[in-house]
Order: sequence, then structure tokens, then C-alpha cells
Amino acid sequence: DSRYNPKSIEKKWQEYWERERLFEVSEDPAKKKYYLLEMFPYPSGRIHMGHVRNYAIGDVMARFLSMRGYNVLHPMGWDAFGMPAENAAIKAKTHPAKWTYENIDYMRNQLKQLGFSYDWSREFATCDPSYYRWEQLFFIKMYESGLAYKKKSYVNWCDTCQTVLANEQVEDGACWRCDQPVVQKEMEQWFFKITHYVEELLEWLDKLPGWPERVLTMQRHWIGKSFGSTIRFPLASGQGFIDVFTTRADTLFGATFMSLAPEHPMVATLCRGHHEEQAVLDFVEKAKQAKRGERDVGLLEKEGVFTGSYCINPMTQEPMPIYVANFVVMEYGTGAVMAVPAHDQRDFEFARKYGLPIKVVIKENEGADVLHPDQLTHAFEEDGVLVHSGPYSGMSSAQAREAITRDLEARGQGSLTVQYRLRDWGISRQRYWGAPIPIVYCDRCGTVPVKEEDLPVILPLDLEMPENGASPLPLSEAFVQTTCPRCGGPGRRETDTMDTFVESSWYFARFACADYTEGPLDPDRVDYWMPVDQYIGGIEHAVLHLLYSRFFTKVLRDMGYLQVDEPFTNLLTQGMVIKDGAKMSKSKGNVVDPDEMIRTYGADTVRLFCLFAAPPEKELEWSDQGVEGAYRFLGRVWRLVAENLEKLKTVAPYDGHDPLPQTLQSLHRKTHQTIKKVTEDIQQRFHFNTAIAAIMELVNEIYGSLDKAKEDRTAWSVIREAIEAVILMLSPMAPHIAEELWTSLGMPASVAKRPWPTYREEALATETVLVVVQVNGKLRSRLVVPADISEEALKEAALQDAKIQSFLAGKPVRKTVVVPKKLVNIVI
Ligand code: ANZ
Ligand code: ZN
Repeated sequence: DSRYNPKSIEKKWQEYWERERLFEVSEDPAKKKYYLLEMFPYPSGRIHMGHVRNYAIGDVMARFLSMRGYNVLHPMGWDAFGMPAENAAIKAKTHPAKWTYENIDYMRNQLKQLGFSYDWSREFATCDPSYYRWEQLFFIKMYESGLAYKKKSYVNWCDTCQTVLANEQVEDGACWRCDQPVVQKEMEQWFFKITHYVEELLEWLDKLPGWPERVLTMQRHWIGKSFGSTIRFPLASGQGFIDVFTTRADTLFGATFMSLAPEHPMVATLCRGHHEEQAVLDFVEKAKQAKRGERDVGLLEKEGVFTGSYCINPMTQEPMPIYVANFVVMEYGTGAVMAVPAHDQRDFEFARKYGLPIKVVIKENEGADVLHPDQLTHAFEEDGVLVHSGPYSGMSSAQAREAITRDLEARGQGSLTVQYRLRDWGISRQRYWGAPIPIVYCDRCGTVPVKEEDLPVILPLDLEMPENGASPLPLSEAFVQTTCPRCGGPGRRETDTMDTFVESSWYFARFACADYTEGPLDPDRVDYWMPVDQYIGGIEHAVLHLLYSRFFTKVLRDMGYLQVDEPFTNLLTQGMVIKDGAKMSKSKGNVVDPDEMIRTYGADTVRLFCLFAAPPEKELEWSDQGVEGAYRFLGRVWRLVAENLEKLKTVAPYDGHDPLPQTLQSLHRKTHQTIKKVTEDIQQRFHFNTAIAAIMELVNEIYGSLDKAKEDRTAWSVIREAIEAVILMLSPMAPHIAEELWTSLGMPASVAKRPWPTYREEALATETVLVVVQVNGKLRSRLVVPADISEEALKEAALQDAKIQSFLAGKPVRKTVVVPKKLVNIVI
């Protein structure tokens, strides 16, 4: 058939790949392994274009590397727990499990229709007990080693619905269901001690050259290591003290008041008995109820209240009023801040608002004037030179930080301190659709982990979802009531489930041995495949998912399950898919449905478009003309083979042995130049767009040489060589058409298992020709020059030739005649 019809071929090859188990791999010690992974999807319902792009990029790399001789692991599975399943279930009156598994079936089918080369034998869904049972085992081991612990923490609580709300269920501070204000309630929550690995997590960022700098920076910032000082301020009452963490000990002489977090444990005592007491308690209550998220990022209007108590500045010995302020967070440093209004903008605004003293202690440089506090319009936050600071005046900020801290230390009032922004990972979710936390509460024994041999704690599927969106687990007596693993007496199960980020923190390792039942990870297989050599996914996961995965890798390493320190050697974060200038999303109404595109153009076109329209890290602007263009190009390749099939079949591809006549050299050279460029573009840069452009050029050149080929068998063998190269190079991007064209040339399937084409260095060299040079019609010299040399350059080369110069002997040249590629005649 001379017309390209993707429908008639794509299904056929998908079935062939599946039947032949073409992309299933096992541990082959003779081959170099390559583990290529794309972030697995949440089974939300349908594949969207962002997925298609992500997986098309991954698939090109997987197929390319496999053709390059690597043993490539390329798995796929489902990040299957999470809130949307619960919401959808309530709305559609179905069960989260049913909803999830139906979506998985649908989306698996979509992925298969796109022709991705996954090893489907390794597929799993994280909501399956055969997966999360191992996570429960990890939890128990982490609990036993202190890496999992419980502490009080705040959750969103709706008093009307009597339930905890997920962050997604809080809309503008109100409950999604009843619209009543959400309050913060302190509850016992489970945490993973990621801070135990904080230094290692930070240090390894310097040893990940295969990660984008942007992601490394975001992680560094998230971990947020600060060097500073802890300074002790005695209370004016003489009873007790307050410690603060500061990075600016140099500003200590300018500290004129103190700000405490509303949750600071000393607040209640500090205000007790003062006439401010009630106002302070009211303020604290209000601040606690304010959405914590807002307080963290400093969006709230800065407010505070005086406690009625004072502390003493350890350098000036002056009393400092102690305030409670809504912008001080309890989770950082010591939850107390020495306020230096002249040199900290927040403190400046606060001081102006409440009429507190402002004292300038830093000036910009030696020669600068010291401003009067009344002249200040904002705080001077930079380092500089100290003033009004007793013996430290005149020192630079850096010198003074050291000197002041050292002197305080000698008096037992300070020390050098390192602080991190990173907090432990709260993993408790009061949700149903998640992995149960394997803990039992017993009146006699307290908190007791489930016995390993009793795992998994299965999430019961026969529960009905309460209308208010709460978890049905606490209501299920059958689930809650159990026996204590320690004393055998009555016990109650933990009804919190784990954050779904826990599942995605180790799935990559499980893919190495998805069917293993003896434990979470089969040592032999995991050691063969880990680490992931190339991970590909969205930049939105730059911090949480990637940091949690790094943490889990270290935890599993220390438990003896893994031998690697880091999970992902190389990371590629692909850009978004946008249409009409905005991210493709349902809410914007600019979604292009992959199914429809596949129906109209076929999977190869959709894949090719995604790869051609932009380099992977950049945004991909959807364009209907672009899709049309990709489709037309594939049609052109199709016709090139189909319309010349008879001729092509009679010859073998040119193998470079016999010298080629000049007329055929250029296509041969172009073929090898293209192979070189495409290989480098894919391998070194992921620049599929320029690789495809180069293949397009080669296709044009092949078309251009068809007419001249006529009945010349050598010419057809050069054309066949070029066409085979085109098919091989296109096969990672458009695998169905490649398979079809390859076999139509009489070659056995599968093109996916053929070696990637290599180029010959000799073939790259530019073509040269022999030119004779005459003087007054007599042969005087010969020149070897590039075939495509310009007439001007050829003339110049002839005149400069040493032999010719001797014949000219300085006589003026009357005329020069150039016959390109043949002759130069110089008339004197
Ligand atoms: C006095 C001071 C003077 C400060 C000055 C800054 C400028 P990083 O760099 O992020 O570590 N701080 C300390 N604990 C806090 C808390 N729990 N809530 C809110 N702010 C807190 O920031 C360290 C600085 O953040 C500390 O240095 C402290 O203010 C503030 F001219 O102390 B500074
Ligand atoms: Zn017990």
C-alpha cells in the first residue's frame, strides 16, 4: 500500500511486541545495565498530554539505549493511593478501589496504544497489599530504630463535620463541604525522622552532577542550612531565660525587644498575673487558628502583643519587652527571635507599629554616616561596620559575629549553632485510601507495632464512604478491634494511613523484583539494577518526591536492603505542555485528548510531534499544524519506501567497500553525517528535535537522488543504505512505522532489536576532486581541492600554487578561466 495508514499497522505491532515479550528483561551479567524510569502516574482517569510527553521522551531513550547494546530496564506502574479516589467515590457512589482499578485498566490500555516499550511483567499498583505490606514492614523497622515516631502536631479540623480535613479539602480557610471555618486542632501524628539524614542529604547534592542545577538549588534551599549563634537572654525577673537563634549576632547591641512564637512554651508563664494576660491568651488562640501555611510564608499582616514581661540584653544590660508575634514560627530555631528593628525589615515594621525603640548598630562602610532612627524608611539588612556596639564598634559584621559569640560563650550565654529549615516528615493522614499504619494501641502495653509475620494489615475494602468525606476506618469495629501483639489482650488499631508519598519513595527499587515474595527487595536483582540511571519527570516534584526518595534510599541502605546511597544518577525534568500560552488543564479548557489524536493521526505522529516541537526541558507549545507536519513527514517516509520497494529489494545496502563514483558520494556522506548528528543529539543532549530535523534533511536528500538513480544498482544500494539508516533512527521515536517499513524491505522483525547504526569516519570526509592548472593553455600543475570549492577560491588556490608562481614569474595575469571541478587556465 503506498498510502500511510497508521491504523492498519499500529495495533499489529503492539500485539507483536506483547506476544514476543520483546521488552521484558532479566539480569544479564554479560551486558551493561541501564535503568530508565519515568515518574509513574496517579491513575486519575485518563492519560494527558503531559504524560504522553514524559513517556515519549523516556521511550526514545529506552529504545535508543537498547539498540546501543544496553540491557535496559524500563518499567511502568501506578501510584494508586490518594484523595481523588475518595472524592470520586463519594461523588459517583462507588468504591475508591473500584474507581482506581478501572482507571488503571483504561490508562494501561492508553499507554499500550502509544507503543511504549515497557516491561509490563513488572507492573504493580501501590494500593495492592503485595506492595504496601513491605512498606508496613519498613514502618515497623523505622519505629523500632526511632526513625518513625509520634508527636503532637496541628491538623485541619471541621467542628461541624467532626472530621480532619486534608489540605485539599480546605478552601479559603473553610470546609469544602459545609463551608464553616476550619480550625487547627492539635493531634498525635506519625513522623519520619528525615532530619536524621539532613547532612547526608545536603552533602550528596554536590555529588549529583547528572541533576539539573535548578533542582539541586531547590533542595538545598528546602534543607536550608544556616550557620548562626544561640544567644541566652536572662529574664528581668531573675528567674529563667530565653534562648534565641540568630544569624546576626553582630546586631546584638541593636536588639531592643524579643518576639516569641504563639506556641512558645513560656508564653503562659510570662503573661501570668499581668493585666495583659487575657489579651495575650486571646492573641495566641487566634494566631493558632490562622492557617499555618500563611504564617509560614509570611503572608499574614504582622501582629503582636506585649506579655508584660522583660528580658535583659546580655551586652547592653538594658531591659527588652517580650512580645508574642504571629510571624515567629515555633518549628524553626528556638521559636524566639531577638528583634533588631534597625536591621531586620519585619522587626522594623513591628517596631513602628507598636512604638518600640529602634537602635542603629551597623553602617554601610567605614566612611558612612550613622542615620538617626527617625530618618530610617526601612531596615538596613546588609552586613557592614559596627557602631554603638561598645568594644566591637569598628569591626566588620563577620568579625563581630565571631567575637561577640566567642565572648558570650565564655560567659555561658551563647554558642555557635547550625540550623536547618528541613522538618521531619509528617506521614499521618486521617484518610481511608492509603496504606494502614501497622500499629496497635493497648491499654496495658501502650503503642505496639504489629508483628512482622502478621503483615500486611489489609485495608478493608468492604466499607462505605461516609458522606462528610471522613475516613470510614475509625468507624469500622471489625478493623479497629484487634488483639495486642505483645500481651494478647484487647487492642485498637491505628486508623491513620500513610502519606502517599511513602509509596512513591521506594517503588523504583521494587520494579527490580516486582514479583518477589520473600521480602521487599530481592538482593541480587536490586543490586543489579539500582540505581536508576536516568529518571524523567516533572519539575513539580523537584523537592518533596525527590527528597523523600533520597531519604528512603538511605533508610533502606541502612536497613541492608539497598547498596546504593542515591536512587537517581541522572535526572531530567521535562517542561510543561501548553496550549494557547497556558498550561494544558481542565480548568483552562484547553485540553487536547491523546485518545482523539491517536485516532486521527496514530501514535507515531503524536510521539513524533511531542519530541519534535521542543527540547525536553523547555515548554512544549501545542500546535495543530505541528501535528499535521509530523504526520506528513511520516507519510513522506512511508512513500519513499513503498513507492521504490521493488528497486530497493533487489540490492543490498552499500557497505563502504568499493569506491563510489562522485555522483553517489554526497548521499552516502549525508547518511553518515546524519547518523553522527542524531546519535550525539540523542545521547549527549536529549535534543530529539534537532535529531528529527536532521533525519528530515536526509529524507529530502534521498528523494533528490531518486531520479538520478535510474537502473544503477550501486546508486540503489546507496539509497538503501540511507533508507535503512532513516528507519533505524526513527524507530525509537516512531516505532510502529519503523517496524512496518523494516519488514517490508524483507528484513526480519524486530527493528527495535537491531543495533543502532554507526557511522564510518572515512565517509564523513568531504569529497575532493583533482583540478588541472594551465598557463597559456599548457598543463603546468595539478591541485586536489574540496569538490564544493567556490570558483573564487579555486582561482586563488591556482594562482598561489608554487609551480604556477614560477611560470608566472611576476608577469601580470591577463585573464583566468575556471571550469569548476576540472580546470583553471591562466593567460599571461
Ligand atoms: C536577629 C537578627 C537581626 C536577625 C537582623 C536577622 C537580621 P535564616 O537565615 O533563615 O536561618 N528567626 C530565627 N528563628 C525564627 C523563627 N522561629 N521564626 C521566625 N524568624 C526566626 O534566618 C535566621 C534569622 O531568622 C534569625 O536571625 C532571626 O532573626 C530569624 F538584623 O536574629 B535574626
Ligand atoms: Zn498489650
